[in-house]
Amino acid sequence: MGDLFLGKKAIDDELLEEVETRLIMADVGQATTRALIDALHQQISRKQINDAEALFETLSQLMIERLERVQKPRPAPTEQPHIIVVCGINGAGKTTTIGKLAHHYKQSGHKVMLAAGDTFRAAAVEQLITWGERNQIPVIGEPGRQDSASVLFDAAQSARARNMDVLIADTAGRLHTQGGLMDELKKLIRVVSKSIPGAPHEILLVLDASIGQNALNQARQFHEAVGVTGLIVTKLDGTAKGGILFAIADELKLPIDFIGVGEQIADLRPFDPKGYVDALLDREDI
Ligand SMILES: Nc1nc2c(ncn2[C@@H]2O[C@H](COP(=O)(O)OP(=O)(O)O)[C@@H](O)[C@H]2O)c(=O)[nH]1
Ligand SMILES: [Mg+2]
Repeated sequence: MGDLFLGKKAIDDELLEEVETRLIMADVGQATTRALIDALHQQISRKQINDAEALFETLSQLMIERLERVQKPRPAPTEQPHIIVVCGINGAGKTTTIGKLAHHYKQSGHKVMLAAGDTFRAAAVEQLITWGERNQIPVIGEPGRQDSASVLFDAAQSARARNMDVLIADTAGRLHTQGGLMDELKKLIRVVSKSIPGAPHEILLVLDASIGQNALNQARQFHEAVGVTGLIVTKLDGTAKGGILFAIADELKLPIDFIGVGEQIADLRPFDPKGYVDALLDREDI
């Protein structure tokens, strides 16, 4: 959107309308866009913004602040084991993200174990085992096991017995019904909390940024069902409509713990609101 603001152009209604349209196109969402435009109008009427360049600067700043105010520092894995349950619908990138997250913790010197809690699909278990091999870390669960709750229970016990620092659990992203999926997830979390007091320490929801407003609906449903502690937004490489992060931050007030920027093991980044807003506003198609 940078092209709109080149030079010391004067601010007029046409420019503001164009900014509004482009924010909507980038999936920033109606409510957040409205709030941003209103804030700009206020600053213009108070003569705090006098030209297009300053308008662009202020817009970036407002967007960064909206994301920063819901960010939180990552919880340090102080419990042994620190248990992270990863949820999200099929295809969002859960299993891949768990592989990357395991790498991230291993790099920082932690002992990591994985739990193959997506027993709904045998292929999902195999995929997680492959990520375990890549990271050279243990995976609890094998193809053919049906009961995800017992996999997670075993994994929690094993992680404690083997002094693991971090246990990351995969979960199913699709069952016969949506209600069934949420019930199963609640059950898994209950089992984990009974097996280790205080666990799970985190419930991370994986969202595919490229699905736009649907990601907000998913975030609402999961958060309502299980009380998500943070988000990982995947597929921000490619043609993702990343603006949806604003709607999620504004409505659900959930921090974004990491972003996924590719399919490889190192393609996980801590979320940097400034870098993200700069990249979003820089895109030619908005
Ligand atoms: N480009 C890109 N692809 C990703 C990213 N994360 C996951 N994927 C791909 O998305 C597909 C679904 O991922 P998977 O981990 O199996 O999703 P799950 O069903 O939620 O476990 C796979 O082809 C992954 O390689 C990402 O950050 N960027
Ligand atoms: Mg999976």
